[in-house]
Amino acid sequence: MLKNKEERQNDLDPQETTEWLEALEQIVDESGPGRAAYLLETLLKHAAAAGVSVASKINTPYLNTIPAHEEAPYPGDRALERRIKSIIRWNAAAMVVRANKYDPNIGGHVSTFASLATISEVGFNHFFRGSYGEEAGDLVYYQGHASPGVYSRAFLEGRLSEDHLLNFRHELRDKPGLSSYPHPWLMPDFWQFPTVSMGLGPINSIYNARFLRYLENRGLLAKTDRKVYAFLGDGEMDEPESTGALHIASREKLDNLCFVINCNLQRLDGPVRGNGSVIQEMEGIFRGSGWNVIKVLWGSDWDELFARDSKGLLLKRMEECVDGEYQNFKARGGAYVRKEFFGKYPELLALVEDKTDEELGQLRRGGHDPVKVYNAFKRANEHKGQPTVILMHTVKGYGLGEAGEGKNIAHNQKKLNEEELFYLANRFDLPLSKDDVHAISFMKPAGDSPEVRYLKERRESPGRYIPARAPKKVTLKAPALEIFSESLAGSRGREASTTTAFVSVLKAVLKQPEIGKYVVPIIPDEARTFGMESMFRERGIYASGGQLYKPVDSDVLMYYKESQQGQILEEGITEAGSMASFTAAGTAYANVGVPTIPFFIYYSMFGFQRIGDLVWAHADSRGRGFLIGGTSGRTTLPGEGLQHDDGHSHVLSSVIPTCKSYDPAYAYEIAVIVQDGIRRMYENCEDHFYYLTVCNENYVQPPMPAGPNVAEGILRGMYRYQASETGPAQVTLLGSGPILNEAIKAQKLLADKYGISADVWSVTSYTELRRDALIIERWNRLHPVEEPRKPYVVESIGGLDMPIIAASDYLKIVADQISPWLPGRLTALGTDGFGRSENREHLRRFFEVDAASIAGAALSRLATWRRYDPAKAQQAILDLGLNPGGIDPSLA
Ligand SMILES: Cc1ncc(C[n+]2csc(CCOP(=O)(O)OP(=O)(O)O)c2C)c(N)n1
Ligand SMILES: [Mg+2]
Repeated sequence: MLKNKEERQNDLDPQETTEWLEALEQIVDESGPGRAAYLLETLLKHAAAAGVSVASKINTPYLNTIPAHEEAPYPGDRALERRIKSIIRWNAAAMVVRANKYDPNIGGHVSTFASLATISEVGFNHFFRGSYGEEAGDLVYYQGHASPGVYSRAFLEGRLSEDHLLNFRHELRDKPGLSSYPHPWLMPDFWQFPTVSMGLGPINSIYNARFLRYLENRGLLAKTDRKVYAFLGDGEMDEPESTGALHIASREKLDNLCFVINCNLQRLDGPVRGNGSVIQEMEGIFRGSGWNVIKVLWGSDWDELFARDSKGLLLKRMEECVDGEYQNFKARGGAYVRKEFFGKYPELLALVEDKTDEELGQLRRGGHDPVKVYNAFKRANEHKGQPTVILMHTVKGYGLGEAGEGKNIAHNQKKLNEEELFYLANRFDLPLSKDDVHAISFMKPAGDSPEVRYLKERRESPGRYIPARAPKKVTLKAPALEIFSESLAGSRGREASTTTAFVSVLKAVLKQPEIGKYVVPIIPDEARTFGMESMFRERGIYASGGQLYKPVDSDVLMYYKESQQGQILEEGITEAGSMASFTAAGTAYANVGVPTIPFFIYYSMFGFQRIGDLVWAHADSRGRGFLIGGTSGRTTLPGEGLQHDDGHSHVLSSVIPTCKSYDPAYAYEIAVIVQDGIRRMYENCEDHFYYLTVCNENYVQPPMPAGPNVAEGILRGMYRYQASETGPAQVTLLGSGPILNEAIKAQKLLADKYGISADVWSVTSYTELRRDALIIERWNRLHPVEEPRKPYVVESIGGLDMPIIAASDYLKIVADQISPWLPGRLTALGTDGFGRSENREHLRRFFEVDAASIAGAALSRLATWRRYDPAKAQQAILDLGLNPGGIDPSLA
């Protein structure tokens, strides 16, 4: 074995090697690289059969993927484009430096865009197409902290005013401001995709490109050659979300997707891979994941050096250097490059003896050369059958010189002094006077200047600007509540869960001719858990290439049907990917004018706490749709234990401003919420979304109670479900989800055993009750002379002179949300602590949310209110089987 290794590493017969190499060269010369590749591949197969193992190499040499002789000439006016780019560079830097001069610590970034400017400008001038009328536009995800560059271009295009630039990161003043990063929520006419939480752009762009294909295959969107571009940082690629879904893009053959990775070799603190090569690492990952990889490493000025380097020493030296050294070569200047890079080999030193140190320092990286960048984009656009990634080799803080170029401090550099600003102006030949630099003035060529005219021409048709968010007003008519008659009527004595109830609500929506086709069910491999498997055959599972096999269960009614027109997105075990699909579907109304209604149903424990940031970005995207947390409730999901039993998703969902969270108890509540949700989101075009928890406990689903305020109460958060039948209530019981049944049982217990009358309310949403109360409280605070208004919770139960026991299957803090408006009255029972593997009965007793615990709490509270004898209350607690000395579940 050792011998074999030695043989492989040392050339034992150089003459034989030379003969083989010459033979290969001859084939390349005479028959071309295609024939040479064929022969090599055939040789490899033959070798494998003969027992010669040659590990296939995933990397190509550290060279540009597109050789100089294959390049297309640059189609634009290079000189004019450079002038425009320089102005954009200046204004982008000026915006940040000014903001920080007059408002220290307001933040912003200079160095990211400095490294991206050429790539971004070539893209804008020659590739990215904005939507225009009915013409489809490209979707572009920008690197979030390069936003000053995007604003700066929009300023030259006349889309943003000087006031905007002056108010970068000043969004709350009397003049229009610009948000720090791409935020559709804050700049709804401008930004489409929130990207600055690293890693979300990559996964969301993949699933968005895939969703476009889904819409096309289902006939909901015309087929176009629209592209999805995602600009990403090389540091950003370390996020698991960045690379975790690459295989989806290749499996789905997303040639409508192009990643552009700005490989400036640095992240915030320092080099991304100081001791290695981030570009080669990325190449391996992407090629291994089935992507087309284009490396843009070296600028045109290296071409003639490569041409003269007959021995391949230049490439050898390049491959020896780690990224930490490449960073030095840019930060330390030409003399250093001569000594440390070329100086390693005398032949390389000789190769550059005709060049000055300055020239060596200016040898460009590929991502700063428009010709190389143009050709990469062009080839990516022409590539079929695979997604493309362009790895652009750049310099962080390009052009900043001493102020940060290639330095570790580059990322946070935002305060350039006057000398550094002068350097920048000179570096890019900007005609700025001393006064202009001193005042950090913005540059704006006149409307009829060649620069502005060129920019506008490049946008092809007036108005085709990008980024632009311009949702078309597409509205759907919400179905009438009556279509859910099955849910409204209840289960007629049969037992059913709220999960089943939800599925029948979903099916009823799907059956609606007008809106059914827009529904997008999204499931991460739990359809059978939720009893949705009949939908496989009814609706089909989306498979871009159709079903290529006969399903194993083809002889049964509910077989596993995959189809190119399938409606269900069965995503497999990826909550993150499913959430990305949810966002693609929930924002399609704005991005492509198709009002798809996503329903993403998942194991609730693996929702907000696992993919909370993607949900947050969904909100920022003004996304719509329904998140359904299945198998929810810490005591309602039996058997599974602490990593499955969700008792806190309602805490997590409550922090998202546009997420309306509901914990429904009964089928009709779900019907009312879903019907009204569709009305508000798709008929009224309100930009919010819903979170409903559903559970797997079977119980009789009652019919919707009569009464004018029930539907309103369900939507606003509470309604009286069952008034006391034994006289005026002495205590109010609040219950949510399946725990409402425990409250009802407690009502009976209290009446039968202790002679206490109680009203029972169903609370569908503490979060909505709190939000309503906060809004009203604020109004009252700001209008002290006006008649105070009443929050809905106060209108409902505020005036009652009695204690309130609120029980839910979630943390106590969920019910406590309404405590401030019920001073001293509310006792929350909830499931604080880790879940356990047990049955429901034991779980509810342990967490003190069962009927006995609710009744005990009611008597105890009545005792402290001096409306019940404390000694009797203590005795009742024992009689009810509660254990005053037992462990506190929140501590166990
Ligand atoms: C999830 C997340 N973690 C941390 C940050 C903070 N952050 C912003 S930019 C940045 C460095 C980015 O480096 P890179 O992706 O290489 O981009 P570059 O600026 O070098 O182009 C960091 C750590 C963030 N925005 N998001
Ligand atoms: Mg970087």
